[in-house]
Amino acid sequence: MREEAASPVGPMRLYYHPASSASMRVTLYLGCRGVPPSRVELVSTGFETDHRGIPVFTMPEGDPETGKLGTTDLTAFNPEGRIPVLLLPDGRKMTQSGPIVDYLEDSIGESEGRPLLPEDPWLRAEARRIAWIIAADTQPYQNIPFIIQAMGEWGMVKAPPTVHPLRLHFIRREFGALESILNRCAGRHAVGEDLTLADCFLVPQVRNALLAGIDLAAEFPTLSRVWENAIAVAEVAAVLEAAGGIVQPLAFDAEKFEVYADLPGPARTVE
Ligand SMILES: N[C@@H](CCC(=O)N[C@@H](CS)C(=O)NCC(=O)O)C(=O)O
Repeated sequence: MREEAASPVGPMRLYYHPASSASMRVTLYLGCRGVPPSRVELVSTGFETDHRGIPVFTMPEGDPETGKLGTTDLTAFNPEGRIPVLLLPDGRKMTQSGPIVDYLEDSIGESEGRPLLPEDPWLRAEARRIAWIIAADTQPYQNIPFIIQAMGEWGMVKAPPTVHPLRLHFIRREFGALESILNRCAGRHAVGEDLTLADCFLVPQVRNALLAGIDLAAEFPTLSRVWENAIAVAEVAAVLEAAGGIVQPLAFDAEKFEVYADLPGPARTVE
C-alpha cells in the first residue's frame, strides 16, 4: 500500500551516518554518479551506543521528519531500525542500500552523469553479483553489533569484536570468492575499466576488513588492486575522507562492551 504522500517538491533525502558501511555504498554511488545535493540531500542521523556498546542510530534532532514523528527513535521512521533510508519528496521511503541504488540508477536520466551499471546485461549482473555478495553474504556476518550480541547473549566465544574469529572467517571466506570473480571480470575497476556499482559496495567492506587487521595486498591481491584504483578516484577519496579515512573507524563503545561481555583486557585492539 502506498505511504501517505507529503508535498512532492524538493530533493530526495538520504538518511545516513558516516560510521555506517551500508550507508557508504549509497554515498559513494551518489558521489561517483555525480548526483548533486539539490537532487539528493544527505541527512546525518544521530549516533548513540546502548549498554552493550552497540551503536544505535537515531533520527536527527531538529529534522522535520523527527518533528513529525515526535521521537528520535529510528524504528518509528524505518521499522527495520537501520540506515540508509531514502525519503522521496512525496513521503515514500526506500530502505536497503541495493534497492536504493537501483531506484536512483533507474530514475536518474542517462543524460545526468555517468550510469554506474554497465550497458551489457551480463556485466550488469556481474556488478550486482558483487554488490549482493557484500550486502547479503559478507556484511551481516561480520557486523560488530551481531558479534557483540552473540557473545553476550548466545554464548559465542569471547574475543575483541573487531578481530573476532567469526568476523575474520566470513570476511576471508567471501573475499576469497570475490578474488576469483574479480580475476575474471576486473579491469582497472571491479567490472571492467570503469568504476561501477560493484566498487561502491566493495570499498566500505574493504574498510571493515582493514579495521579487522586483514592484510589485503598479501591475501587478496586482485581485490587489493581494485581497492587501490577505487580510492585513487577523487570522488571516492572525498567520501572516505568525510567518513574518517581509509580504515573504517571504530564504531562501538569498547568500554561498555568490556563491562557487558566481561572480557579481560581492552576490547579496543585495533585502532
Ligand atoms: N542490508 C542493509 C544493511 C543496513 C545496516 O545493517 N545498517 C546498519 C549500519 S551499517 C544499521 O543501521 N544498523 C543498526 C541496527 O541494526 O540496529 C542495507 O544494505 O541497507
